[in-house]
Amino acid sequence: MKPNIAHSISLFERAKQSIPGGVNSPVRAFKSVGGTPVFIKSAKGAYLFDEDGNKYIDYINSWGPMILGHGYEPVVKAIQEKATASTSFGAPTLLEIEMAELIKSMVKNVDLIRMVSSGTEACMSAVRLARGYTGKNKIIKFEGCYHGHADCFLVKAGSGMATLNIQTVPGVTAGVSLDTLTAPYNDPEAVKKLVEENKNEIAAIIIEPVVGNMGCILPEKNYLEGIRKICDEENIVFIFDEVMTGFRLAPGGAQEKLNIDADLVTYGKVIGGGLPVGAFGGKKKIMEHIAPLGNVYQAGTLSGNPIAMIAGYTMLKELKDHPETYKELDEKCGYLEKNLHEIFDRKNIKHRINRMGSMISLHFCDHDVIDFESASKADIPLFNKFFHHMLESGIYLPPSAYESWFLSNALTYEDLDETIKVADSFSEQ
Ligand code: HOZ
Repeated sequence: MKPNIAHSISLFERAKQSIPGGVNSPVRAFKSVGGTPVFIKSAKGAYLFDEDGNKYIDYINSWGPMILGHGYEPVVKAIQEKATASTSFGAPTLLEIEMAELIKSMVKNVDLIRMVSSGTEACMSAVRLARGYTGKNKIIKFEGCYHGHADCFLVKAGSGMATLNIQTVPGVTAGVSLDTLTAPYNDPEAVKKLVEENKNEIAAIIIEPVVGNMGCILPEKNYLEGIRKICDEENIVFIFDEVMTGFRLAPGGAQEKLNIDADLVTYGKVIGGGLPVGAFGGKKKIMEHIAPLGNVYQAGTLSGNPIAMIAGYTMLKELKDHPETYKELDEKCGYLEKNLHEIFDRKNIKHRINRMGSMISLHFCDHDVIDFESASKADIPLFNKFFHHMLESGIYLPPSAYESWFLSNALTYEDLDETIKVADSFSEQ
């Protein structure tokens, strides 16, 4: 039986009167999958609860950060205690040093790290730094990768832009777009060609080392290593956007998991344990160009905010102290993957599943999904149908075929079995 979402329906109508499209971030509006977004009232562990009182097993986990589940008690307690000592100072704190030291102890090639307030800000600042450091203007990004909504990234971007099929963005000037070159993901020759055609003009190559914004897409063997080599030869700053993968795939993120070093790395929501945080960091010789050490300007009153820092610090410390979490997450996600394969094979539904650790995505198609083009050629209407089937049975997947799913370690095998049972009751017709 379909859950009653009457309250969500009326809230969506009310929201549209004062919030553009009724949401504060486009994918939430369910535009691609259709229907009405459910309005979330609370969450605990692996579950979301909506305003109508329906319960869902959560496979978004705030798009990544709730690695240990919602309302994780040590994090909640730390936030409560910290808040009594004020919520913002705009002045340095001991906690910021402890946070930087903790991140450095988990990510071996980060010499210096600067806190900001979102992943967008982190990526935007990393590109500015790369330009300031190299004295060059152009950047290369990859089709379907999403690095937040700064002007220079809104070219062939994934996530919400792909979901809503937005090709060009009014408000982004042609000049800005001209400095952003794009290549298909997993195509090393395309990168080589762009670098040759723009000799001595490329400041940075920015990439999601494991993509989470056109579904989950894995780098092919030697792909990142090939780009690393080009960057070394051409004095190009190699930036890993680890907003989703950082501290999720391994304590040291994709860099550790894939055993490859970036020059700069960006983080987002994960390092705030779900609070609004971002950061960019990396090699000293580059990072020392940031103000006040150098002249590349970047600033923010809320950067290093004490509440955000204590939430992130507490969660990262838990992950550092309990590395078995990564094995457990991998096993749980592997269990889900294996069972979904079994279901769709038995039902003769053509599909591909991409997975690394606790990031996974399902594509209804008969070809490998390795880049934006192959992701777009999957059966999106069938995904949308599957999405609603799952939602109506209490399984909350991302409302777009172009987003990765994220598991939390609060998920039990009973939750996974329930998810598998619901998937098994899906029919293409
Ligand atoms: N574009 C975000 C995920 N890739 C979604 C953010 C949100 O709607 O909260």
